Amino acid sequence: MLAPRDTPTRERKALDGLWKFQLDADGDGRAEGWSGGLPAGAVEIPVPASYNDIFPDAAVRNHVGEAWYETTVRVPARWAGERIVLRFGSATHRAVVWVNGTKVAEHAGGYTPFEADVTQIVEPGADNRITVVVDNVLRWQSMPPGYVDETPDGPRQRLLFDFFNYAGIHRTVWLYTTPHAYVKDVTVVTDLSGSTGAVHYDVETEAADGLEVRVTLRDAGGAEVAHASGASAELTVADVHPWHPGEGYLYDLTVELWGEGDAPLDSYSLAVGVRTVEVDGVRFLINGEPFHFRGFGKHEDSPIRGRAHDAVFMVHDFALMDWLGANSFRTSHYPYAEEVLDYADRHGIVVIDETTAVGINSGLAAGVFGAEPFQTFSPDTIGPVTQDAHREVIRELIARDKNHPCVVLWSIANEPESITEESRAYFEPLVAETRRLDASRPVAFSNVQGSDPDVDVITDLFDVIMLNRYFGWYVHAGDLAAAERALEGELHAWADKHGKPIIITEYGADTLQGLHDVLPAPWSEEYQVELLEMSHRVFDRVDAVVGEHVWNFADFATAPGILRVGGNKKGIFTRDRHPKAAAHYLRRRWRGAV
Ligand code: BDP
Repeated sequence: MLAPRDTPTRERKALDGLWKFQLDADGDGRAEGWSGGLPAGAVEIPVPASYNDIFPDAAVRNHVGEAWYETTVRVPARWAGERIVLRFGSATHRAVVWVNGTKVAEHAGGYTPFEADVTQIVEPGADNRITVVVDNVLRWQSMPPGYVDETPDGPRQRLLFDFFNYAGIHRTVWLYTTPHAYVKDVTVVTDLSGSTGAVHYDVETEAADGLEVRVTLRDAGGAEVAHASGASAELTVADVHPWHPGEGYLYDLTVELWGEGDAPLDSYSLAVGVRTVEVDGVRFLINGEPFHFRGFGKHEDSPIRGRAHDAVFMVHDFALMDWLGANSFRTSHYPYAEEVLDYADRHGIVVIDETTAVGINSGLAAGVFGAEPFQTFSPDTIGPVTQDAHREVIRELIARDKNHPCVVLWSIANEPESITEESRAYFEPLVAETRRLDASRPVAFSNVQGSDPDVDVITDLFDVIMLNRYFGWYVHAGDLAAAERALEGELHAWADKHGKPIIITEYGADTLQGLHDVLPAPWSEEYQVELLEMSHRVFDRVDAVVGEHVWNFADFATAPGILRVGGNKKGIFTRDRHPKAAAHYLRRRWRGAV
């Protein structure tokens, strides 16, 4: 799915700003016809933002159900005759959209884009009303799964994951044009052979019978390096300048549709990084060179705006990662805004791209989140309908992110149950589907503590072993010597059994900024440093370990709970990005800084 761009034949308009907003606690909105205009009591709210923390009101923060948004947009008169599309970067977790009272789109999945052709519905040169209802409810059938308890005080959302269930319109809403004959999709796969690069492209068009596809590749200076015609071909790039970690060199691939005239009917530009990714024994190779992942599991999480994309936090977070010497991160536990991947492409930051499949694990849910005991895989819990939703989030992730050079690995789930026959039956088709959709990248999942190589039954389906391990925190808390032995024993066991690269995708300790101790006491800044030092000693002794992603980059909001003090405090930075002592320690390890 192409991102909207301004090109010689296309124009876009962001609808961000203040929209009208109305909670719908009783679910009256549809019956009362709110798609024809929100009721008089509607307030103003910023878009993009989570709605939860904008108002000092528990009813908004803890709302379970639907919430309505409305805005009015003047569609430029010059857009008459163009194809006009309304596109949401994301709406969490489910949305229905009306334009001028006509339903135009419906989408499930809170972290991927969706769009509607509204050409026949909008009136260019006039004001047009856009109404959106978002639903934050998670059920067994949704991805991620969850369930709702009906209590005497109203519905209570039960979560199976460790982050606040922020909701709303979280990313830019675009109105954009294309010509009626247009470039619908482009897929690029690149290769390298010595100093020669290859860019294989496939173009999908719409209403373009009899038109010619012409493709031009230009270097970063704008000089043409290759061209071709036809919907599919391979471009050869002599003296190629590869994309590689630390340097996001990008070519520009312009795809045009030509008819009889002397200008293209449509034109679309895509940034292309020429690079390869490969797993070779216990090594993870980018451009044939072993790559060691240094970085974090992150969240899209910041004060007040919640889960919404924010360019200020994005650039600041990347600058802090650079200051630390981090070279990569995982989009735990959902696809991040497209702007984040564009930025990582341009700056040579490596990304493990994760789906929304988090919480597929009864053991964890009952133990950590206080959920009622349940069987993970069953017709009443995570069953075939949930699996379809999972398949769909994999599809939408790959459709959106397949052309990003920064993405080197698909993570199709976080900490799922992985020790039962049912888990194998559940994952086998999903791994096959991921490979069918993209044969150019390895596939992995983040394995939960306790699912060690003796009991795990799904790792052989995957290319890379990703482990979330909390030795020194949830296991052997306060006893780093025991933690070190246990961690080392387990990592050697994984390496011996599978002979695949291992990335530690989570390790860390909750740490309260400003809490100090002369001894390594859990929750102190000193303990966080010592736990990381202990982990790194072990990683450095196990050859198969090719990556270390600390959990987490920054403190983040969670549901209230006795294990959480104002949120999850495993950040190396506080939620407002002040460094804990561990930040300086990591900078020494990763940058050699003193
Ligand atoms: C892991 C999860 C992550 C949690 C983390 C923790 O993958 O989402 O936030 O543990 O407990 O289970 O801090």
